[in-house]
Amino acid sequence: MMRDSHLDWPFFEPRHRALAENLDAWARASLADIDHGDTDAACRRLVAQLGAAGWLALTAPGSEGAALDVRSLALARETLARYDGLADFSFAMQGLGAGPISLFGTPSQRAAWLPKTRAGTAIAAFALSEPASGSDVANIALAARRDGDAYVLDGEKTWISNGGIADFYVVFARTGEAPGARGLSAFIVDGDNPGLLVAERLSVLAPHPLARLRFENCRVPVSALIGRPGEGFKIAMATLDVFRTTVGAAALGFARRALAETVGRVARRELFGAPMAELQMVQGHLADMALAIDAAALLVYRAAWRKDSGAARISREAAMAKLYATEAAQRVIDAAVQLHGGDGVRSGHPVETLYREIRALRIYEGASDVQRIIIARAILSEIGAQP
Ligand code: COS
Repeated sequence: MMRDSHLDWPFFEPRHRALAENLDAWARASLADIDHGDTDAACRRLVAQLGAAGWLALTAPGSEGAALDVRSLALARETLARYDGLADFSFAMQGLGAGPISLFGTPSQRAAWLPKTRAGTAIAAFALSEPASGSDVANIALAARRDGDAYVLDGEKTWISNGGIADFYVVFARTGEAPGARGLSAFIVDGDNPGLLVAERLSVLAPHPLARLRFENCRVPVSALIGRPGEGFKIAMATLDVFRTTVGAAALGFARRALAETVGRVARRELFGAPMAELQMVQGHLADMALAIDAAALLVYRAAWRKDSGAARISREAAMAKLYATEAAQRVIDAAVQLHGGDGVRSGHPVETLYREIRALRIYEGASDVQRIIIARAILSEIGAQP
């Protein structure tokens, strides 16, 4: 009951409450026994399952001109993250990978890919980071040169989620219209393009499909260009504005699960002759956890609501939501581990899994310090002092 009370907040409409309740019921019934042994297979199955049940329809608008509903995306991620980190990942990557097509694609690009990503019959990936440019997107080196009716891509991408299993990648490349941020463009590259090689599969703290990709003489037709040449940086940033908010929502879901596990534990477990919940020091931790969760939820749904209300850019709000929610969730989960004692670090225990899963969220889609830069620049530009 307490968990869902935020659904009464004025950010939401009745359809959002219905979505959260229906998805919660579906997740409880469908995500209990996900076998994570083979991560690729688990993700393929989850994408198919989420698509068949209709949930992936939220990740890309069905008709041209329709907007992504960020509150629905955020509620879906929060709900899935409470049950299974890989389910949240599979859902989110369909949205992020297809995001540039949803937001900036031509009708034929949309028709070629979005029905499949929505149905869960095609897996999407967003290929932005490179070995020498993670936080500094304007420094992207992977080159795309025009050759007749094609572009030819050469270079590397790394840390690409769904790398190795994606059916298509949205790849950001340097086309050179201008130096830095103004010389990038976005392309759709089919997963089976012979010029696209999976150079290395990367294993991380909380396993999910991840790869370093090499592009060697990788030819794509001019029709694979999203938007106009030189618009790639803005396409990437506008996509991240939407999805960064939802990273905060996933962190919120992890944190809520950690609090729920902890409340269950401290109510049952006896310490010094009484349930742990009676110790004021334990109560202090519970209070801090609940406070961090509510503050994170307010920031996440404020950002989502602003975007859904028609704001053109929500960079500042999205950065605040991602920064605060991911950092707060890390603290909440750390406290949950502590209050679980030895069980908290036991492999496979829910809070041990959460402890591994939360860490990357403070890094991907813009590390915490990048979010601080975005927030500070927004404040400075409001007073006309843009650095
Ligand atoms: N929406 C639309 N346009 C945007 C924008 C946004 N959210 N953010 C920036 N722009 C525009 C700017 O207005 C500017 O336009 P003009 O050239 O017309 O003035 C241009 O893009 C360049 O912006 P800026 O000067 O802020 O670029 P920087 O190189 O300083 O980069 C940061 C800014 C650091 C914020 C950016 O590189 C970033 O977000 N890095 C993190 C990347 C990331 O998330 N990586 C993870 C990959 S996905 S796992």
